[in-house]
Amino acid sequence: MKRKASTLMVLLLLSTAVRGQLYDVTLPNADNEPAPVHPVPSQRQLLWQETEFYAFFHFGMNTFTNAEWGDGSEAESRFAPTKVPNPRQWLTAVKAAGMKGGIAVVKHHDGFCLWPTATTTHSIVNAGNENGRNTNIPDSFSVAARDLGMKYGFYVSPWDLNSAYWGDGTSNYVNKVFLPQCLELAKYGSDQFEMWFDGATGGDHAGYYGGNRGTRTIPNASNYYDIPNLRDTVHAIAPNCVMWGVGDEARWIGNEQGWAGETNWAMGSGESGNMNAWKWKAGESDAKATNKGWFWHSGESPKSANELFKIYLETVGRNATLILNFPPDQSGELPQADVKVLQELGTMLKERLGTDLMAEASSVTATATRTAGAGRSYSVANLTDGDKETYWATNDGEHTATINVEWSETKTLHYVMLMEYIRLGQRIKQFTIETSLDGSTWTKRASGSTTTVGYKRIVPLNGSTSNYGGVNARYLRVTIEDSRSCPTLHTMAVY
Ligand code: FUL
Repeated sequence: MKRKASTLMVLLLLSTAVRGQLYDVTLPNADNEPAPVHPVPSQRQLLWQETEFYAFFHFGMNTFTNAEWGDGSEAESRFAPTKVPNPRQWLTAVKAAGMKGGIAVVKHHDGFCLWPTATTTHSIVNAGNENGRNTNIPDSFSVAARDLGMKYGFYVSPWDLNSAYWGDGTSNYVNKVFLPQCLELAKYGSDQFEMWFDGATGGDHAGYYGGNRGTRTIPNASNYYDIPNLRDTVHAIAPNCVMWGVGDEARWIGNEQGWAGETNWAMGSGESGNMNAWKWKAGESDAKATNKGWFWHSGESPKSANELFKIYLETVGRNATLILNFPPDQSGELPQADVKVLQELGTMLKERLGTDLMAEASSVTATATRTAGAGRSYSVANLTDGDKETYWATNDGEHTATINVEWSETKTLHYVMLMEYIRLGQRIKQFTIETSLDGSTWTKRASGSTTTVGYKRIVPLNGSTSNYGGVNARYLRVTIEDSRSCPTLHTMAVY
């Protein structure tokens, strides 16, 4: 009886202790950090978004057949570059425009592979000349990118008009061609930042399909390409490689003209996204820098630096990344006209967005600042310290606040750049920017079109993305009028 009672006591005590542990799950928040607003980006998605501005290089069989979409029946011998293709020249040229990386097309819908692959004979191995046979784009592209300190990745078309297997009602294409090709490509470097999978499965476009000419369709791309398996396999080799398109880690911005919505959430779909969508999928804008196609065509010319700058403002400046296409020609190099406009764009970006006038401000203050924690302050000084891991925030429940900037003399101001601390989610819904010459009469700038911020927002103070007209002011204030939770900003710049 006695023993029984004491056993019961021990059990009771134990269960209270266990219960106590179970209940004691409130994580300590010594730094007083704001709670995240979900969904939030993964570390891979964050790194991807920091790439901001990168190039697309469409080069391949179409470069030699004057086509945009081949049908897969093109003889390998037609691929015959006049020099050995030179990705180092491509990347050097786009680096001059401030781009941080590039994606090379290594297989387009026609199925011709620009590397020696074990999966098909339809590749550079059977090219029409020595220059073609000496081509290995994934290899030379990744080596050059690493040398130049740039990020890189590959476009590999899931749709394959050359393969007899594609859309044949079995899993042969995926198991014998597509997944092995993605794996071969992943092995060109574990530091790849993005693999680009186009969504095109043109059921209305007749293909060669290994001699069985005709049109084919697949019922459901994600199931057909075994996407979760592909994603896990590629991530195991290249952990920071975002699987664009069918991979579902980043989204198409919804047009190929190089613009994102002025309101642009990193969730949802299309140009503006959706604040209430439950998946982090920031937008990528793919645009052509030249006036003909994605591939090189004779007689084409690049857009002007001014036009490209506008595209930059309307994509990178609106919470999207920009992948800007420059097609190498039949010599395997970018034409000189492209190289020149890239240099002009680089100069323009430096002149217009290169000198932050916040550094010259005589005072920067905020009407609300979050209470500091043990190891973290949320002061406005964080906006200009060049550290993306420190940020300004308000206390919980405070969804409005004004940041005031003052200079000791009148300045000509053109743009305001804001960056949210998106590790904690995209939060800001509405803000205004005003300027003043005397600190008492204020003028609203940017035609009231200021809603979301996200990873990065660049607002032209004159309301125009095409005209570089500044405004004179000694005072500037940014008022956050609405936010999904207390707002956070890690950087503010004024140009
Ligand atoms: C599209 C493709 O069909 C085009 O040929 C091009 O590669 C573009 C970037 O994506 O959907």
